[in-house]
Amino acid sequence: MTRTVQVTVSFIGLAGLLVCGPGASAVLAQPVHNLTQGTDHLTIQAAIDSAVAGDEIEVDPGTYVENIDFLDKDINVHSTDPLDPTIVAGTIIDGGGGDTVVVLSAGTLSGFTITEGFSAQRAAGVYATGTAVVSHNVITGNDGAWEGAGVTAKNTVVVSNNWITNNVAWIASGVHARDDSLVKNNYIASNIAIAGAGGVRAREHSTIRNNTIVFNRALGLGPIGPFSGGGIYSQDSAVLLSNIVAFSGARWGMVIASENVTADYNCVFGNAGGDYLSDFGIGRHDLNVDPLLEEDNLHLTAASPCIDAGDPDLEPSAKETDIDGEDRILDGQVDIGCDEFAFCEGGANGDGNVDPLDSGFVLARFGCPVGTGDPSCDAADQNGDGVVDPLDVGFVLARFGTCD
Ligand SMILES: [Ca+2]
Ligand SMILES: [Ca+2]
Ligand SMILES: [Ca+2]
Ligand SMILES: [Ca+2]
Repeated sequence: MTRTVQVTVSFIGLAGLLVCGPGASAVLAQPVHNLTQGTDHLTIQAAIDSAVAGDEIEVDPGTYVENIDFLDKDINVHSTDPLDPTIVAGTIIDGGGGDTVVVLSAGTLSGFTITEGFSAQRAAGVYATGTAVVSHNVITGNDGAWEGAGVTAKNTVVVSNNWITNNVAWIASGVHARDDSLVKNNYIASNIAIAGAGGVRAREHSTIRNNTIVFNRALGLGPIGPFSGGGIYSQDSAVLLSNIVAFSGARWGMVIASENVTADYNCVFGNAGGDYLSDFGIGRHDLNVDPLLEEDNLHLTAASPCIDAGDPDLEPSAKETDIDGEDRILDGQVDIGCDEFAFCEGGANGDGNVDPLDSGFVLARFGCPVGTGDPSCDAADQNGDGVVDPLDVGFVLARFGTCD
């Protein structure tokens, strides 16, 4: 494999990298840190080359034009804060259009923007096998000539809490999930498959749950065209639970190609070619109504039918969160999709904050009949005592400035 070792750093980063002093020439500091060993490196690959199992490698913000291979090492490679979207957006691994951006079979990859990958046969963005964990990344703008543009996950790989958008491949453009891999809490949007599986291809015993899979497209070229899944194509004994599969711009939302697929508690709606293609039925608890997403197409609005409508038997992993870092289960039952809706106490008008609009909302509904089918009256009864009166205004006033 050829590796490009050119490193470009942002202007702001560069200012901090020049070490100057009397008689000293400028020295380019090394932005990749093996925190375990206490060593610094110029490239991510150089840090991995000298790492051993168990090492933690932290990468400063900047753009790294590299094609990275973990070399099967069980190491943790992350940006300075995988939970900070600004850091993730500013810590870029650019594959240079020549190869897969990151290959790993163990360890953890988190907190990067992964882009400009290309592969003629495996994934273009991230090719993850073995026991690898791929979390909290933005995987966007990768080009797979064959199968799996954004992420390919094999074996027992976990792909969680990523934004996987605008990747293009022949098949399986967002995620290609195989074997016993687990794909959860991801936002998978606007990926394009030339043939089929615009958002996700799920095969073998992979599990796809609590993802928001929207605006993907399968163009349907080639022999599988008529059976293309714009959102999800599933086969074998794949498991599909509590996903939003909506607004696919071409072809079916969800294709179920085997009687052994388990699919339930999904919200499948508004897909251009039809919501389902299945000879094996659909989930008993599926919703086929508008998920009522926020304008960002990711978050649920207060009126969303997906709130508390996910798989009631879900047992999240320890410390599992939704795409925002909120607890995966709030209000007793998991929501459908990658977002868990956080109820905002005092936020009567449902726009996520508590301000004078909310007290005005309550005032305008004094005496409004609670529990009779008008959800705006129910929302105005903030203290839950069955009437809308000045106590509710007081409840809202006491919470001004909270939420959001
Ligand atoms: Ca919930
Ligand atoms: Ca949330
Ligand atoms: Ca409000
Ligand atoms: Ca009340």
